[in-house]
Amino acid sequence: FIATVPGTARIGANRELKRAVEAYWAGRSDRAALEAVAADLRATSRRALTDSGIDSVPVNTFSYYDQVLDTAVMLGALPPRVEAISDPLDRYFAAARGGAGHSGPDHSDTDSVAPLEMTKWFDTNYHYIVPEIGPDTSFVLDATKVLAELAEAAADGVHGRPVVIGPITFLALSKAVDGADAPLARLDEVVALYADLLGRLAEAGAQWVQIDEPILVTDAVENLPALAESVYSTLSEVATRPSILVQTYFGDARESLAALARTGVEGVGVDVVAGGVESVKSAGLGDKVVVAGVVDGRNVWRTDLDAALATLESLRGSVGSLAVSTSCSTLHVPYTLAGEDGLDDALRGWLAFASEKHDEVVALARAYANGRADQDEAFDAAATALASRTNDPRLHVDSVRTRLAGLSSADWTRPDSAARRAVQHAALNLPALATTTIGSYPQTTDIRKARQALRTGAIDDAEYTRRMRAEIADVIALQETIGLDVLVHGEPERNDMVQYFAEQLDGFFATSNGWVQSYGSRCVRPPILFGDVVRPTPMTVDWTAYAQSLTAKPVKGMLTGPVTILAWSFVRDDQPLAETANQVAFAIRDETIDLEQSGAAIIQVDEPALRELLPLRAADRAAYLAWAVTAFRLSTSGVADATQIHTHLCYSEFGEVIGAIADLDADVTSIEAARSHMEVLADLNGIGFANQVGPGVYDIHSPRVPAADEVTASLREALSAVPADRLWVNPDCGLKTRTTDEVAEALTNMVAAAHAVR
Ligand code: THG
Ligand code: ZN
Repeated sequence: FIATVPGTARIGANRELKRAVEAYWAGRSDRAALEAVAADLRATSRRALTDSGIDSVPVNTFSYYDQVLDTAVMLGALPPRVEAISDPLDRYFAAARGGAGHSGPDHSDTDSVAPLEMTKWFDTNYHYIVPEIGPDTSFVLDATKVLAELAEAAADGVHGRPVVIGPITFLALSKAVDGADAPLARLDEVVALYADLLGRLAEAGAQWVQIDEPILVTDAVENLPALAESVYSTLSEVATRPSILVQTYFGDARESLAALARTGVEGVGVDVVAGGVESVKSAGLGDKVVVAGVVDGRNVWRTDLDAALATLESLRGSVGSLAVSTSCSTLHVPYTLAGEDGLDDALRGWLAFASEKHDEVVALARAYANGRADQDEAFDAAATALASRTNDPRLHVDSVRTRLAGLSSADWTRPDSAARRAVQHAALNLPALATTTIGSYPQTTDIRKARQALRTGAIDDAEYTRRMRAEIADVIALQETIGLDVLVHGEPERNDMVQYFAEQLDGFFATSNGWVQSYGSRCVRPPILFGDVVRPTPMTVDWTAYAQSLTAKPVKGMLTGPVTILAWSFVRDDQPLAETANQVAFAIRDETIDLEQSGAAIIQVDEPALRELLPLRAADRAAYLAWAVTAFRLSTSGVADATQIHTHLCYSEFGEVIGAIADLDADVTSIEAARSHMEVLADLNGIGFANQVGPGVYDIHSPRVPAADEVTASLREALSAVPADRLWVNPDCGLKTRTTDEVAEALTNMVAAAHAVR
């Protein structure tokens, strides 16, 4: 084969799968209806690939929820607590979401099992389900799904290439539970199942199998090249098997490529966009098929086909044969530009979503085989689009460039934090153990209806503003009744904490249907950051000032930080991320100054995604953290000493970034801690962190309302690590996904706990 992709999205171009699974979970539709939607999506996906000229179609890339969870099922590695659920699909959903598998979108966790954890898939914005491997996990092969998808494709006339996650990646991403050894200790057992699987696939007629080992581009485990060599030597010795393609993505697999070259596998897939070609050239892959991922599978820019072809040509001679692909599964980009009518013509020409990327892959494969002349039309169009992008005035705004050129460390440095604390204490006069919330309040049906009505033109801006103000007034009144010390306006006007800002900044475009799966049935629509970033007008001041006008208590201004705005957008690839981050930081900085001028004494700049962009290779981390911290500080250092800067970070695995959290130098940092039992506080003490901190005292991810004495216990635990005058009291995260009743009750208990402990 000459043209392929490592995988595709499966949620549906119009999120058909989201609707179908949510209807099934809510009991609004039956199994047959769900399966019909799924089969239809798979057929549509196969057809899209074959129609574009892709000549090796991946199968088993469909998933009802997550591909790592699918792999756990394939290996018989679901946790014992879901075993009682006899129906396989309901058992699967129970592992993913808890409950009985079909008990409503926000099942109560009293009715049965707790779900598996979820975490980020490498450095993407996709979340996978973390398999649990306990001492009693007994692996057993269940090839039902992969064989069914292979057979379904065959019946449709497509000789598919089954795709599975590989044994090293699967175990490295799993979590040991109940005192078990690290999951990788079970590698031999699991490899034996993959050997069986190869036999079954051969029997079923598969000519190729793709085994994904993205872990090989990381430093997550020691001795990865040796593990790869041993596992794939074993698997390539299986007597009856399909040809094996070991697929890597998201970076440079380096020594692991040479290790794979020494095994009997027939093919190796590489991410040329993230990893380059040097290690591919020197790996000794002269007798293998190399699947070269030269079309970016996780960003939205149209490929420079001439440059990509030159890269492919540079591999001629050092590889056995060559096939072209995207750099990774197109799971991470929207389906198609068709229907994106709101994009201006220039921008449309610069972009390629999944279906346009398929065409690029095929054009490159044919040009590599037959010469550029064979594909002149596609190549010339790409060159024209590229020139239009390079020359577009919105990519180089002089005022922005001048400001960036004048940057110095004074711009991202505030005076000593102890001095700031004294001034802020005098200005704010807050009690010890001050209570607050992270920022968002429940997005009620009224809020969603108002947003929808504004979009369709059923109401005008004035009416929309009136309704949002009514929501803000309700949220302020609620917080006063509860007795919180520092209030927020509740963010009713924000659909999403990144999209909201992107819609107001020049240099960004919002898509109308550019959905990308975030986890399970949940999707996001990342904005496209294409040009220099300019803030034409204040973005949040009116809402915050209105909220402040309703209360004598301080209301926090609420902003999203530059790193998170980049992490949750598709970002221009024509300049270093650090430079783009500083541009966004200037926009946020200007907003903090306007907020301060309007009377905000406290401003929060959230960076929930700080951890997520951390490079996969340890050697690259310091440089990333340096620019990330600089951008955050640039965004928060324009205000007076008396203005208190807060930040909020999500997730509890901070190990690698703990020093950076301190370097952010926020006056107050709220951080997820309820589920990790305040371990983060000890970690912060370990590095001498001396600023104020608000470890989440209860978990907002569950609908369960904590009792006041639970929160009291949590607070006392926090007090054993942090003195009262540095400790804030807040939930773990924003309250957007909870109901107003849950929020009122939980916060009342939280405030009662703070009073009791005071
Ligand atoms: N915004 C963006 N990216 C994110 C988050 C975010 N990535 C990480 C994390 N938060 C992911 N969490 C979620 C949580 C909920 C939803 C999506 C990602 C969600 N989406 C709606 C859905 O699929 O029904 C669609 C929302 C909409 O209509 O805009 O519920 O907060 N950018
Ligand atoms: Zn959070």
